[in-house]
Amino acid sequence: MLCYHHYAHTHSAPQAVDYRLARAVVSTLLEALTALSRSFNIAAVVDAGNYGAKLIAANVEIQVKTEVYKMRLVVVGLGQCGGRLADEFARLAKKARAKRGIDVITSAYAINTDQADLSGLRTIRSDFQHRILIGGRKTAGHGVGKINEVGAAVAKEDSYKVIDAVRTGERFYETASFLIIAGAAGGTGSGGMPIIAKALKERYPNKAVYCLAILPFEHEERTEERSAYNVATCLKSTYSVADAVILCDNERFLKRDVNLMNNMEKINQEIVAPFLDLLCAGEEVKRSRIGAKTVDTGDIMQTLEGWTAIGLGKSYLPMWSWWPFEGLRNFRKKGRETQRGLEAVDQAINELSVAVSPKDAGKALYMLSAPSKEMNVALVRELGSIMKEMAEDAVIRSGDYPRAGRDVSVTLIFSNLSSVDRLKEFYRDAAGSTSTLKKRHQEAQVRLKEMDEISEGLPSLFEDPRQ
Ligand SMILES: Nc1nc2c(ncn2[C@@H]2O[C@H](COP(=O)(O)OP(=O)(O)OP(=O)(O)O)[C@@H](O)[C@H]2O)c(=O)[nH]1
Ligand SMILES: [Mg+2]
Repeated sequence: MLCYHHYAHTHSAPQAVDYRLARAVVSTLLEALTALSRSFNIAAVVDAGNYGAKLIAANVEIQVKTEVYKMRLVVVGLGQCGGRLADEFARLAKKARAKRGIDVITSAYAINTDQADLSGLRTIRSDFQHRILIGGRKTAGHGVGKINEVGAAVAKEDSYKVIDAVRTGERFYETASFLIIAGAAGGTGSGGMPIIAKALKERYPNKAVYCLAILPFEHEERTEERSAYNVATCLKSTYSVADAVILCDNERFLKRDVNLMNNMEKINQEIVAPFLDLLCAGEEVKRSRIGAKTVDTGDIMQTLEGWTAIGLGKSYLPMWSWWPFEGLRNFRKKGRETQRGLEAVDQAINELSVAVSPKDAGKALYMLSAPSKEMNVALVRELGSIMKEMAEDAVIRSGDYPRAGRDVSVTLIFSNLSSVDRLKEFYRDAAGSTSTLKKRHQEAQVRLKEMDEISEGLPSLFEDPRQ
């Protein structure tokens, strides 16, 4: 079997010349080695990303490092939900900078038709270039009332405002990808997400566009008729333009903890949390925090494709393990470390952002993050075999991230999913409601016409009776 993966990521101006040269060297080398592996009929995985290139053939791993390229995201939140989550990303980025000295995002923007929602944000810069009001006279700063067609129309008209703000944003040249966030059941965000994704993709074809779509609570589906229709139309269109659509189901957070119902802020923190270690690992500069097998930007970007679920599991280290007199490491301790890692992986699977079957994944990634003394080869190996068992058809990438902290965490990504049940439900419901909505619209028009006919003989108050 020959498995060939080639990802060529071009990058913007300052480093471009070096990179192009390095890439030319790497690709010639890869071509030669691939041809060699092909002629010997051995498995070859060629992986050429931002970071350089790897070729693994018959247990021989040749790694050519060119230049470290960064994930660095521009985060764009649309509508109320998207804006608040972009704000949470901005908060997390601030924390990563303060605590770990790492920049994970270049800038964050909130786009909305609702002035009040924009004013309520905390961390995103408060100037009009970062909190962008769209819709103007059409919506008068009051949202689009969950009609996502209006959201789409307004975004189309004003997409230039978003592009302009992003293009002139701080350190834009360092950005490798966009993350667009929106509630799929709303109006502004739901309609705007595919439009802005398309506009960015057309303008910057070499940068990846990822969309984080938030699925509604079940009670919203029952009470708000447009919910399923908005989700389905938003996701169908977004999927056709974005590099990956990460699904995140609000309902899953209630199932974990009912008290979260009235605590959107807490839910938003949980939605964003799995991205932290992932984004930091590829950006880490401290030598002590670079893992034996780092998850780099290339790994993440190659994993993210199509429908995607993400999960984070944590197992906290007991306080006593911090005692200086803890004693020598022994095999029982190794057993406990492995146990903690397995607990974390179990939690990550249970708490995936949307319910999926890992068997449907075409690509997967797992990353173990923990203080370095908590990591061991047995654990990494064990995690690898669990992943292989769960996602047997997936190309699996993995890595470790030794960092400070009091927990052993596992971040999981299942991507390129061939089936997502929750999505199918939305598509089915929406297909049903599309005809109902059409019928209702037609019925309403017939009734209005009837009333028009009855009132035909009456004078109009717009006419001047003196004439
Ligand atoms: N997780 C999360 N979901 C949210 C948040 N705010 C709203 N939602 C969800 O998003 C959906 C509604 O989308 P909104 O973002 O409120 O709508 P909008 O894009 O502002 O559109 P309009 O208000 O119609 O102009 C619902 O499913 C809500 O449950 C939030 O802060 N966090
Ligand atoms: Mg709104």
